[in-house]
Amino acid sequence: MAASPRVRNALTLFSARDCVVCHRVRLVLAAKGVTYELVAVDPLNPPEDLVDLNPYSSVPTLVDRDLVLYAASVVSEFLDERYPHPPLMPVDPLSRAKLRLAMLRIEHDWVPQVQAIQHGSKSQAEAARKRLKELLLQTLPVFKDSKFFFNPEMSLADCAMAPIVWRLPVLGISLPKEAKPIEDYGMRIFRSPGFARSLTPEEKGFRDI
Ligand SMILES: N[C@@H](CCC(=O)N[C@@H](CS)C(=O)NCC(=O)O)C(=O)O
Repeated sequence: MAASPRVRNALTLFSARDCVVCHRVRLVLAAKGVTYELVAVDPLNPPEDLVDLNPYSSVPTLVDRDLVLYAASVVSEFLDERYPHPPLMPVDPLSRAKLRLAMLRIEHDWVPQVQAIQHGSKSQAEAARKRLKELLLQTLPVFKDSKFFFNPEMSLADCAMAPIVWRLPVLGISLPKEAKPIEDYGMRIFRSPGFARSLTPEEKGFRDI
């Protein structure tokens, strides 16, 4: 790893100010109560040290002394192992596999819709808004079924899902009354002690709770 003037602390996270994927990792860190230095990055204009550290120059990027990690899934699982309390993955292999699959679906199907609404053309945003609403409504039985996403306890899958639900008002998605279990799910996480700490000043303004 090249020495970087921006990486002063043992644990440093390069993160955008409003990014649903970076928020996922910040929520893991907040749920664990881990202290770290946040380096705010404009993903369209990544700083030189991030370009040196990460071949994709993407955020989130985590630096833990000599270790540099990127891709939110890799970073999240590392943090859960490095800081085991509270655990954010169940212990049995079947539940772990189910949650990993749920996170994969969030990454592949849900996050691109959020990013298209935020950064796409008007027609891309419109199509993505429709698709994201469909995904939410199709998944309603899952939100009804357990306290957290596919799991009785808060897990890494919630760290991936809650940042999406947090953004629904600013993404221009309003849900019908029957989707109340999704809002209830969100509130359980938004009111958890770590959630407020996971937000950047920009993201704090997305809701008034
Ligand atoms: N697969 C990446 C995607 C993260 C992502 O989409 N990051 C955006 C910012 S929200 C980014 O860094 N874009 C610039 C790039 O990828 O070069 C991950 O899981 O970390």
